[in-house]
Amino acid sequence: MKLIVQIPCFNEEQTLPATIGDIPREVPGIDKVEILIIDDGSADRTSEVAREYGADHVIRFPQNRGLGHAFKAGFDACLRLGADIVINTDGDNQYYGGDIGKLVEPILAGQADLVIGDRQTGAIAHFSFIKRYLQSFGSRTISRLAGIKVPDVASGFRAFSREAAIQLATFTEFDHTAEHVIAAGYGRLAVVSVPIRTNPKTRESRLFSNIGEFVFKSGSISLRTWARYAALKIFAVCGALVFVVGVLLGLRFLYYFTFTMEGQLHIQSLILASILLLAGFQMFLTGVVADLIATNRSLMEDVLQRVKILELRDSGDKDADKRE
Ligand SMILES: Nc1nc2c(ncn2[C@@H]2O[C@H](COP(=O)(O)OP(=O)(O)O)[C@@H](O)[C@H]2O)c(=O)[nH]1
Ligand SMILES: [Mg+2]
Repeated sequence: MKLIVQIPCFNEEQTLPATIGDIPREVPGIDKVEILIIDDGSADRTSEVAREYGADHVIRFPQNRGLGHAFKAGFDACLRLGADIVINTDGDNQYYGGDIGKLVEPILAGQADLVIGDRQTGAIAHFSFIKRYLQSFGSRTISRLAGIKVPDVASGFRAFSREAAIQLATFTEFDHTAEHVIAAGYGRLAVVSVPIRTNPKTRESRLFSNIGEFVFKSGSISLRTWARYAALKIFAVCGALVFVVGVLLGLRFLYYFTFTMEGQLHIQSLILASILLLAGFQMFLTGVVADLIATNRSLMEDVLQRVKILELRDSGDKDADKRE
């Protein structure tokens, strides 16, 4: 059993030594632990520091490409390097490395494909009241959308089985945490949350400069990811709402037209009702088209997964096809 801990980094020379130092090299049930750093075009000495402090593999982008790209490159490299389990953690030493054993346990026991470290955000002292509330509200909303219970969706401390690493594609160029939870829910992966510890804060978040940005960016990523799977539902509900308003307005016009002599006074309502009826119907049709595209997309995902397996087999992983 090989475990690779991947750490996407952007200018983390200050905190990387502590982060790497915290990662246990012996984990029960694991034969080999390796560390992979993805240096996303840092302007500081992140790559050099990574090597100095014992990282086994370093990928460096010549310029900053964003967390999503770095994550994806990390996953591809871990799979090529023959990882059976991939752990993702942050370069700011936010998560307590000693809890890696807890993250891999459910995968080793065959109970999980994806294990998410639960920071128990309600109890983190340096989180403001509003941040705690938003974290919990966000996690509950995304859990509902994904159809699985994940108490801490924004946690970047996670373990992925090899199968999950092959199956989960990363399209988001930014923070992938919500995307993977929704994809795992719809992909019927076994997702387990385990309580983990965090270290004292080392610096402010680089991903989000304020709570408003966090809500906006995470919200839009979640909505876009959810729309990939539930397009028909979203468009049908929106279309139905618009259609019903159109029907009500139309009935109102008919009432005046039939029972009073004021029909001509309500021509505007008639026009609006017609527009709403048409718009509602169009929305529904858009949903049908989106649903057809989604079916296509799921076929493409299947092909992509098979291509990855073939690539891995060609690169020497003889068990690749058995892991489907
Ligand atoms: N690849 C990449 N990683 C980044 C970028 N910005 C932040 N990160 C990394 O993403 C992880 C989380 O970032 P952090 O600033 O701690 O955000 P937090 O999750 O809100 O605390 C850290 O390992 C950062 O080094 C970026 O532009 N590219
Ligand atoms: Mg952090």
